[in-house]
Amino acid sequence: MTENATQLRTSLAHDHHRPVYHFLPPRYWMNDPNGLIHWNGTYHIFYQHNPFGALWGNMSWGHATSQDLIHWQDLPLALEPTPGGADEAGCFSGCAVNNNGIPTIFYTSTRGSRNEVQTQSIATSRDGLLTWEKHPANPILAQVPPELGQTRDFRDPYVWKQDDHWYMVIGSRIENGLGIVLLYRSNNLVDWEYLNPLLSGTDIRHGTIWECPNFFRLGEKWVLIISAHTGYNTDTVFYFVGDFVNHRFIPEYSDVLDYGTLYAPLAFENEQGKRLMFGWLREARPDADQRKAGWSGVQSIPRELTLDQHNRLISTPIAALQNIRGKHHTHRNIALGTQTTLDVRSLHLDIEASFLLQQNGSCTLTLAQNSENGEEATISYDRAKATLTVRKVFREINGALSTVTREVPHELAADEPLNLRILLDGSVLELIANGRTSITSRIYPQLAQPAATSLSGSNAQLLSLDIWEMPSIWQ
Ligand code: DQQ
Repeated sequence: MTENATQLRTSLAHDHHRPVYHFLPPRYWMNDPNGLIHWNGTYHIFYQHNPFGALWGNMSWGHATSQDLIHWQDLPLALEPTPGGADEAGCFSGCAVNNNGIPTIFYTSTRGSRNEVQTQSIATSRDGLLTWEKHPANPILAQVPPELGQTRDFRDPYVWKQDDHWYMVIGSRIENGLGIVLLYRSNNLVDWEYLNPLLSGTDIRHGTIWECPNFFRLGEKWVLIISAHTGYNTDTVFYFVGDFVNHRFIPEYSDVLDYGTLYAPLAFENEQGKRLMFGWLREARPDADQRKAGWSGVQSIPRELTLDQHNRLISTPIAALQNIRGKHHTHRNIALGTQTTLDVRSLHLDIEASFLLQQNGSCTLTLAQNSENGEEATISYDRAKATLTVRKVFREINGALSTVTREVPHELAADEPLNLRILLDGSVLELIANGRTSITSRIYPQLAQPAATSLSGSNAQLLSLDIWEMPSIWQ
């Protein structure tokens, strides 16, 4: 598998849309991160994978390991549908736990031509997480609480241990209603008792199906993450922060986890007690282009999650990414004006930028800029409007220029600088402002080069700009 995987990766390496320092499979389709676990010093990522093509289907669990969450080793499939089994139509998303030394996967098993029978199953490994045995009692949870009024959206188990009990949350929806997260309890991981809804949706903006719930303690608070589905499309990821009392979650603060393409994130605790999260970065191009490319879907760079004093979720790309940074470009203390082109030409960059803006100040950083064909991605902040904007101007396959703009609220405190972290990697553009506002995007520049970088603004000062060129993690 590994040798073959290397050949497959090499055969796609010419594609300048393909990221070089983000994780993705050797080829074909990937969506949600699954089963993240740190086991005896080794990180394992599993992921929703179609082993037969570049579009969603045949849902199986792909598998790779890492020592640093940056460099990866490809491994054989961990889970595939069993003909005639509870998962004959698919092995959907789930998590992994350490059950007293026995690695145990929880996943949603599906049957039916439209995956309409959704149940929960488990699998264990006896050879260090390489191969997995499905439990003979699968599905270990098949019954949907009757008050839901539907049986087809019941998925994505997330399991943790607390006070000698195992707990599990599952994403679902109320028929003709909104999303819901269900709470269960068990003593043995096989028999589960339904307790109550952990949280029920009250706002249509939060979607009609809640997928991939994550629920965990962070400092003094509890955090619930849900991926909102509209009933037609995967949409936006939200988070809630609050208290967990008598099996009920009482949210005090809620916000958007990402305004862009990041979906179905999965957070886990590593052996040092840090809460780390990966998210699926969805493609933003037609199916035909994904099929032609031969691959689809990327994982975000893992982010460490913390809370600030206002209970806002702070996302920080893991420090290990700094270890692979290459050539460094640095600029300090520049009063911003008309556009200045910087001496950086690459589609693979890690950028840290800090700006001080007056009340009417604004600033723009332009990436992947091609003056010949008019393509560019701009990241702008407008202090008066308190908005952060990503504007993408790229050519369609037919040659026409198209513009996609995403403008989102981002408030700065009185003396707070605007701090941007930007990870550009081929077609991936991750942007995090002051740790708390995240917009991930996908861009598909027509040409690999030139991809210039420039800076402009008014009534604003660049305090510092550090840009590192980034290498491939596969060489
Ligand atoms: N993807 C999985 C489901 C999950 C959805 C299927 C979220 O388990 O709800 O591939 O992207």
